[in-house]
Amino acid sequence: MSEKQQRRLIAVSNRLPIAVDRDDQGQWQLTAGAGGLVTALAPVLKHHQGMWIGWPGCGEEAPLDSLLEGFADKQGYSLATVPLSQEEVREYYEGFSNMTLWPLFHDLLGHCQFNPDHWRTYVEVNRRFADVTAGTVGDNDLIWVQDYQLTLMGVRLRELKVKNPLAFFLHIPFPAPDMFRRLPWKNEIMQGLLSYDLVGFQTLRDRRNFVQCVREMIPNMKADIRRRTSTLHEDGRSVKVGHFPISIDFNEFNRQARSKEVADAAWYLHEKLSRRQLVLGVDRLDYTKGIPERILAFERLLEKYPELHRNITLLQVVVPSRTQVPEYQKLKEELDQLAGRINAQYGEPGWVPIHYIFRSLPREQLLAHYRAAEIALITPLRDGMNLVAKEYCAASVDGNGVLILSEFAGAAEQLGRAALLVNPYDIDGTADAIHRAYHMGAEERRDRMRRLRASVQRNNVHRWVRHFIDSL
Ligand code: GDG
Repeated sequence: MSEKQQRRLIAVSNRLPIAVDRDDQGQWQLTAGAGGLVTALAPVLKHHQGMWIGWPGCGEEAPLDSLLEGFADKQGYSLATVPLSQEEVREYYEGFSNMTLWPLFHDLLGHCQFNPDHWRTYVEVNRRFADVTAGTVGDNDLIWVQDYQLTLMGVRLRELKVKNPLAFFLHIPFPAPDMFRRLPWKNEIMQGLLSYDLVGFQTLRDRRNFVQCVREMIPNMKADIRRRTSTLHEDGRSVKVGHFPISIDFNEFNRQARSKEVADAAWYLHEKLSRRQLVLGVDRLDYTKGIPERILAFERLLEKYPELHRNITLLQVVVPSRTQVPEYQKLKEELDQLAGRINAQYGEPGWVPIHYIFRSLPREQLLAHYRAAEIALITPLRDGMNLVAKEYCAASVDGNGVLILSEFAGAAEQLGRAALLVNPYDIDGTADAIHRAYHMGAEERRDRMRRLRASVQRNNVHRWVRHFIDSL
């Protein structure tokens, strides 16, 4: 076993992989999270007797110490918490992270707010995360920081003379220099990222954008560009930069999608929709996901191709997210209004063109939706990766689904050849892609889906973790 494999892994992310809330009787309860990152990191943390550090997502009134008792014995890794006040959550998380970095890094400058108070709190909270981490880290540990909320942690860890290997992974896109330059705190964020030993991006494009920003902002820094990773050098310090497309646990999705429960639920879903072709959209409520543009493309399809009336249905699942932020409340209203307008115009007795669900589906239902849908319509305006696209392929066990994918999703770099790629701003082009998918013959569908599934199976999440850690 190599030295790296023996190191303990410390994962740091804004949120811990747990939910703390009260049950029906008002008793506090803790449930383990089940998101993509947990699936990816939990086995590695277990294997390395690791630790996960983050904000528990609850107020200080929750009896965290007692709730966390026994967590390590059950899950195989331990947790350390970084408490945050409500004001810190508002300014660091909802403010600077979600109203500044999130839209800027997704190329949506019009959504950005540049608020110095939010910035100051972001700096402070990043320091706090670093202080907690420095207090728990052992000599031989490897520290892996996740995502845009924590870009600055590395600087503070270096100040505290933490000598451990420091790695960072960005789950969202990295913008081109012209966009990054708009950020009033671009130098600090850049220095933050350069304080890590390894910085990982989702795609080659993101990695190139980052290297270009470095070249423009720090001309003295030399870049040694290689296929898998590049190395940046200046004054004796060096930083590795690579792209590591995140993925899913293919085998798990594939297995669950074949279960009797999911098969029955998928069959039932189709029966209820009178065996029409089902077009599926699944997204968190977010303006980056291109949901209004997608609904407009579906409207255009109905306008352009009347023969599809009664024969096709869009099922759009929107999972509530960041509902404290006014932008997200506005988007929700826009979606309600759009779906209502189109259904009123085109609906007929026995056919509702758009089924729009605003809640999270239980996992079995989600898989049944993936399995039942003949077409997945995944059209973000910009997306780091988009795991829904990969999950759809893994759950399409009947092999006849068509993936329509935005060229601006990170997933397009790997899946672009077998999916139908669209520009989500091109309403007509997207409508035509749905039309093409609707009429696609069985053989072409099967061939494309076979290639998609093979790609996701090979490039699965376990490989993602391995590649990343091996690059350090
Ligand atoms: C960020 C980046 C990057 C969705 N609806 C339901 C449900 N989901 C789950 C999906 C999927 C996850 O949520 C969404 O993941 P995405 O990757 O699509 O998007 P973000 O949340 O924006 O994630 C993104 C990702 O980080 C990882 O690096 O790919 O680009 O923005 O796993 O399954 N789960 C359940 N019910 C639902 O209704 N149970």
